[in-house]
Amino acid sequence: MSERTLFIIKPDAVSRGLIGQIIQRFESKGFTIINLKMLQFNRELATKFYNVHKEKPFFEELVSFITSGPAVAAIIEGDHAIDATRLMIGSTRSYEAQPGSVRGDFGLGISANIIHASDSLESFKYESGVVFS
Ligand code: FUP
Repeated sequence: MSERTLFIIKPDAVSRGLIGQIIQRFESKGFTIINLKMLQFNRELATKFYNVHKEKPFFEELVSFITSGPAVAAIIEGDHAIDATRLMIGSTRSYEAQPGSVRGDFGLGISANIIHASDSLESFKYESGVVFS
């Protein structure tokens, strides 16, 4: 079943020059890129995007990190895009993420964990609306 999802290459990965390598993984996997843009989160956009985490103890750290530099947002399409992409990005804590996953191969951090991807159709709709509107 073809569906769409959103991923965001976070500021740590952008500053380390990993945009191309990360996008290539999704293209090689078979996804079609539907939309792609570089953006700079400000506090307002970050707060909207991470609305679900606003009561969490790590919220300030999360906002401070995502606003620390440019990010790249992509909407991709393909079979089981949401679940397949979550598998490809790996566990939240990069140091625990499976080798072969994006976080497992490129990162060590928790807030600074290279990439974000929508975890459900509902979050895809919300997050893509925030980032691409
Ligand atoms: P994920 O869906 O894997 O990106 O992870 P979560 O939705 O659980 O967390 C959202 C973001 O909050 C992650 F990118 C990392 C960050 N986070 C922290 O900074 N500290 C924590 O203890 C947990 C998550």
